[in-house]
Amino acid sequence: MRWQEMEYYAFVHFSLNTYTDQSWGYGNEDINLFNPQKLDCSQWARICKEAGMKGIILTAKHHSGFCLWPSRYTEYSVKNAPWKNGEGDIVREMADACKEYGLKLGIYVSPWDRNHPAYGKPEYITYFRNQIKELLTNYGPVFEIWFDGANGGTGYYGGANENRTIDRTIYYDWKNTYKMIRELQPNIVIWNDGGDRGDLRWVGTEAGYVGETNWSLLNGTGEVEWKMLHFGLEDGDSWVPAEVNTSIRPEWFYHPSEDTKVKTVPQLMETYYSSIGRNGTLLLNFPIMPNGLIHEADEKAALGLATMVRTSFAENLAEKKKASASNVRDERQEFGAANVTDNSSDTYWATDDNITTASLIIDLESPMMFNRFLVQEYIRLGQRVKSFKVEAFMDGTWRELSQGTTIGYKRILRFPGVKATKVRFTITDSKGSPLISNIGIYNAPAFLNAPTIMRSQFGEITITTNDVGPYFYYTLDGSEPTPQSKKYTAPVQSEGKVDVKAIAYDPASGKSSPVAMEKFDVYRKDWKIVGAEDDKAYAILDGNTSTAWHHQGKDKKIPVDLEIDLGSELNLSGFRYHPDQGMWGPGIITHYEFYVSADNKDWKLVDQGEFSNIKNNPLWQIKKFTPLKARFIRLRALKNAEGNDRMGYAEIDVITD
Ligand code: FUL
Repeated sequence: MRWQEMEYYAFVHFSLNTYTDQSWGYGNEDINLFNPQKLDCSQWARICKEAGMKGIILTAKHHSGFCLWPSRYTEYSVKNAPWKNGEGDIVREMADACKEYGLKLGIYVSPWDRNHPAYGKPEYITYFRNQIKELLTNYGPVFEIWFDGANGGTGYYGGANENRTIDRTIYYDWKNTYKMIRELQPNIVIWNDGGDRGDLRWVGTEAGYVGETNWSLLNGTGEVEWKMLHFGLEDGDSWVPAEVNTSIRPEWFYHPSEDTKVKTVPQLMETYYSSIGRNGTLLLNFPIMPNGLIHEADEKAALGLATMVRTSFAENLAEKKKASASNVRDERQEFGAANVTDNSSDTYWATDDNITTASLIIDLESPMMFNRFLVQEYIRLGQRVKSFKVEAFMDGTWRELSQGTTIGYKRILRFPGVKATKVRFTITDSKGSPLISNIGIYNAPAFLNAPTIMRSQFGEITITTNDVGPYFYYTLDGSEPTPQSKKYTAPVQSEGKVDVKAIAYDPASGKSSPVAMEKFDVYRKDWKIVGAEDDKAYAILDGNTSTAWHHQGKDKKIPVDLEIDLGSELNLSGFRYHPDQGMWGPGIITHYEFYVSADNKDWKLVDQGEFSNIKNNPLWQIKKFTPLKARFIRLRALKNAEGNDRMGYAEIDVITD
């Protein structure tokens, strides 16, 4: 409970890798590189505190084996680094800074050690335990210890430079290691992905989300498949709740090239709803720069998220409002409906035994606007609810706003803003009589960015935004959209050229976003990608710039060609290319040639050049050429931003006159 209630805490990745621009150190990196001139753990702690976090987990030792504290058991540590003439201890400074800011300290210590000569042998386990003992003895209370799952492989290993594999199920003898940990720190929680079941579980992805259905249960023994990590196990016999770990940048360690890739506030807010809003905790990582500080862009993003969370949940419209339920356990006030709006996590509404469906109505007293519904189970007595729905009383009837599956410690649902006086929460299925400790109703401000307009290969226009809440209004004739224009409720079918404009509109504030516009050219339903046996290739015609396709295979060497049969002869005057938005190996084309053909035999070069600044600004690239008639097009990639042969495409389109 203590851990679950923390909800949000930080990861800090810092090591010799920070100086070598690596993700994983090999174990032979030069200790002399480690010299963070401005190292200031108080800066880290201040940012985490201001960001609303409750603790910090520090990578005391990552896979390279380099220790951020002067361990007695190895020379590969800060004690032999130029930093503070070998007198420094980052774990100590972190512990002190956490104390100063009222944060809890957590420790990441990698079981895999690519520096240690004995890794893979029994002696290493003694070494590993000695290190854990140092960390859990000398630095005060530690709330969580983190053993990442990467285990064994190539490494320096004291000069052996070889590949060492271990059997992760037995090598570490976790049972005895856990016993020692619990003796040293009785209040600690253990995160372990690779060995015996720890107290907490990984969610199967580092992208920042857990399943919408999320049981805090697993079986105490046996294999854990991906879907158990991601969704938990309804009938699991052990309490192993989910922790969502993700980085504020693509990678865990600092890489200067990622200074422009720090996640945006809307992206982080999405992570918030997909972790804390789905019965998980959020462990958000800051990579530390070589100078020993958190980058200002990361600070800005984290504080931006904090502000958005604070304003979104500033006022609980349900607090202290009257609530009535269809069933109350023994009709006793102790279990009454009012417990969900009393602002106390110690009281709860409960139904009679065997009552697994029930509803509760909250009377807001006057019509109020809202777009978020938050609900919490009293998990001290387990997690029970399997499904529920939320309705609002509007125009004389109950209208469904949203529905969900599991609840657990906390569940937040988002829906477009509505104005209503009464809200009905109905549990439609539960493992036992449900126990609900809290309900919150909020009106979160909307991110009013211009919406995204897409059209599929088959002409279906969709309008979306990075938020759930705003309404959309649109026009198809190029005129300016206003809240009096057509309201978007479902995808709109279109054929041929169409000029779409749309706004997102927040019904609560009455404000609109800037206008988004897209000009769609010819209908693409008959287009065929020539020579692509891969169905996934059609991601480049689906109109969705967040799906992509790559030319795969060893035989693909530059120049790499992408050819499309347009189905009929068209009057071409240009083309558009949208690169992959992915973080890893997007294969962004920087230099190209563009050819057309009438018969797929004779090709004519009509344009060539570069997509300038595409790496830093990977958006639509529009190229025009002298109009001519053709049925086939070929985009020839001569070079990509990564300097390899793998080319990626999110979208390809043509311009006709
Ligand atoms: C993984 C590691 O391999 C990554 O480098 C990172 O530390 C992440 C949090 O855990 O297992």
